[in-house]
Amino acid sequence: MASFENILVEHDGPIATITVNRPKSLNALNSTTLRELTQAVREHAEQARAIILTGAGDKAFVAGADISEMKPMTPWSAREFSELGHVVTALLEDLPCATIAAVNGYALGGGLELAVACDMIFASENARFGLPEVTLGVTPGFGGTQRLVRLVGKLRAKEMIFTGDMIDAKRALEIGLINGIHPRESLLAHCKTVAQKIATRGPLAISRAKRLVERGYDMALRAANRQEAETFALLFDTEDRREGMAAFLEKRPPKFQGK
Ligand code: DAK
Repeated sequence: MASFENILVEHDGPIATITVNRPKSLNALNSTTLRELTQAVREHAEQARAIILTGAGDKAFVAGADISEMKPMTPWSAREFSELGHVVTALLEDLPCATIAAVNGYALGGGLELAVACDMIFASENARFGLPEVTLGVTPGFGGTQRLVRLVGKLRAKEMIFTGDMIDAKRALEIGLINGIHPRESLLAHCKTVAQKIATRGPLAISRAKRLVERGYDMALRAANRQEAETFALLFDTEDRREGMAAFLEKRPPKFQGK
């Protein structure tokens, strides 16, 4: 496994926790960090059953793309930079394992975009969410105009995108941007509990369910439902399905092997 300059990776059985570790700049994403994140997520995609993403320190998850790195960019280098963000966010959606964002402070710009590419978002009470790109004269660049709209709807997304204002955790919960709010001290523990629970479920079922949700979003309902029916049927031919149903009837916990 590679060692990284700007991120930390910790393993706890089937759970990998990846921490963006640039607390002096509120964990802002420069290109090195985006490349490292991509590499770390790829390296852990095979063995981990769930990946938790969080930020170092007690102020920020990620306060956006690194403005000092962006300032001298030309349109061409900006395009390349944006691609780095798109690669890691698409990867998070395509992974077979679950991804959880533990938002422990500011999740702004690229930080919010990273969080909304995860399967779930839990936040601490001091979390703040926003897309301040328009205050810098640019648009969101890592998928913010697309994923946020799909999550909270056009009206709420446009309000956030056009004003650049931040919202607090309570408002984020109200508009369906996050799954829940937890005290800062217990946020990571809560995310680990959810991750551990997911890790006990059928791995093939989780990866297929994730794919159905992600791909189905861009498909017509009937085609997506057909795909769901086919996936459901295919899973009947797996060891995990036999084990899951046998375990229920024998009143014991299942032992899934991902086969
Ligand atoms: N980049 C670089 N440094 C940052 C940073 C960022 N995004 N956010 C904070 N920092 C640095 C500050 O400069 C400061 O550094 P020093 O002065 O200590 O050296 C340090 O972190 C602590 O920040 P503050 O002193 O400002 O802390 P406060 O508690 O007073 O304020 C804050 C916290 C989060 C409200 C404030 O730092 C802030 O407003 N930060 C900037 C938030 C922001 O605008 N983020 C960028 C969003 S734009 C695209 C590609 C990508 C993107 C767009 C387009 N294309 C290629 C098309 C994405 C853009 C974004 O993410």
